[in-house]
Amino acid sequence: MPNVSRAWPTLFVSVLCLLAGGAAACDPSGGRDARPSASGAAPASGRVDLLAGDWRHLPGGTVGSGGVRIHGLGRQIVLQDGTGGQPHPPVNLRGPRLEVRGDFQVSATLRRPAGQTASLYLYGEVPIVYDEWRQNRRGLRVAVSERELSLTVWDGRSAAPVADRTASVTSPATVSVTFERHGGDLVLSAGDTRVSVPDPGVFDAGSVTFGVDAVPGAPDWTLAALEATARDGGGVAVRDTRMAGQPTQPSDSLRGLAEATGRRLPIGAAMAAEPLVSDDGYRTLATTQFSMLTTENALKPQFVHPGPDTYDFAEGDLLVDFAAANRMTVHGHTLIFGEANPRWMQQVALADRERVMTGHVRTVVGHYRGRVAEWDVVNEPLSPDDDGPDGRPGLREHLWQEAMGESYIDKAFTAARAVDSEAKLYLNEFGAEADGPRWDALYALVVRLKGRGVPIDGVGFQSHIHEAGDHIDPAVLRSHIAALAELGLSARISEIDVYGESPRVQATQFAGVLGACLSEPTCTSFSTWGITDRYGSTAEHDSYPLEPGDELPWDQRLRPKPAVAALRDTLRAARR
Ligand code: 9MR
Repeated sequence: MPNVSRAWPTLFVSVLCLLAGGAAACDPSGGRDARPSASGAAPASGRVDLLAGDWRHLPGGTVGSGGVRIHGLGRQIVLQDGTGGQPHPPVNLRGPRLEVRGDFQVSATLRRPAGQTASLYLYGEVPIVYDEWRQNRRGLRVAVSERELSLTVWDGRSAAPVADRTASVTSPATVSVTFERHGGDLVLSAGDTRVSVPDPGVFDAGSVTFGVDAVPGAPDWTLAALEATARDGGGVAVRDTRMAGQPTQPSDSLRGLAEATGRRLPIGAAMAAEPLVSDDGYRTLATTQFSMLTTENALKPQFVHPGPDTYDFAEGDLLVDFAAANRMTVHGHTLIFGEANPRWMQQVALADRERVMTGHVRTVVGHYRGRVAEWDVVNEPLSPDDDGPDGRPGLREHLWQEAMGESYIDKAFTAARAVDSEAKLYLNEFGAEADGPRWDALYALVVRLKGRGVPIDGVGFQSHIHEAGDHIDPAVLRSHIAALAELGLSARISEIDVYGESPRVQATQFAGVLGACLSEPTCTSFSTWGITDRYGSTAEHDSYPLEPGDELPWDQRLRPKPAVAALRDTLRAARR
């Protein structure tokens, strides 16, 4: 149980803080945000009050005097074309994390109106979430409905649960349930009813993160109490979400070296909320190595705008707050895209699409005004094929293009600029680093946009190099950046990742593209699409555990590959 040793200092510190003058004494916010620190109370009895932690950022949750009211959001993750749909129940990523050693119990009081099923999730490992999938790892669900109590357990080796036990009950409106890890079993009880399964090691990593769910459309239920107690020599402690990393960066980190270049070039990576809060190694790499954060998937429409009148900024806010706590600039990805749109959006009538699109842009940009420095306003506007009348790619066909033709791009940029006049607005595209029809089509498009006075500031070169034989020639890339500069546009390297079959080729490609950016004064930042193969977007997610890709600078054990040394050398060479 590797995490357990950390539990006791946390607890100890909490006791000291309370003795020294209450929760605010050890709260870096000086008590403005006292709830999280308060959650370390009552250690002597080995009991912790989990509701005293932060539940304000739980999607669908409302904190009130009677507990946390849970509203069913019916969140789903859909495939790119809007079909399919995997349930995506909210996880309290910013909430209290229970650290456990040995046997323990968690007791919950649920107020459940008729017709509702109250579900409480205890995750031994936080799910990994990407655009089209969510991999549930070790965890369990406790559910209470009108007539049933159920315990469903996942062991992290498959998408399907290893156990699903139900028992008949007649639940009163307020019901107390107790979950225990005890003597090698997982046991759930409510009154005299009890279900039990052998423990496949759900909490062996030493922590519990909480999640909830509710049936959408049914009346809200309330989590009125949630406590954890140590049992039979075991132990429990609460650890609050860590948002801030080290205040200073090692001078030989990518970030430290980049700050020493004449350019002070921002070095970024696409980042996800789940590993930032649950994986200490990932968080440390994020804060020590990078000065810019791209919101990997959290601000794509299907996550941020799950219903026509529903926005969910919880995970985006976590990323933006994390960036602020660690002095990182935020690059928002992405407002308008042909993929990752929720099903309802894909079904909007043609005549309504402009209103929906501009409303989405205005709301999301408005929410982050002053906190997100730059946006991918339109992502991948070009068709993947050379299917235009001139043998170049035409516009990619999707719901916005279908309704408005090319003018959807103008309208999206105009809406973003109207709401935030300071943010830098980018158009982001893949495959335009080399000469050829894709670059020609992209260049022609931005010339037309500039000609129409569209408020575009720059172009992102994604720089994905995914197959042996793919290659970015730094000199050609520089010439494209320079050609855009002639039009008055900035450029950025927005999403680089490089196939890793040959670590030497991988290192050369990463370094060559960084060198091109450093050499062109209008290249504003260099960002990778992820940090480590442990969570890369190219991972094979149907296998349990994830079968990692090999495209990122740090391997799945968080060891730097030769690419990191090559990036460092390139930055050193550019020092003032
Ligand atoms: O990393 C993302 C992956 O999980 C999704 O399956 C995919 C489709 O929506 O999007 C990936 O991110 C892409 C980004 O949004 C735009 N450029 C290409 C990225 C990597 O494929």
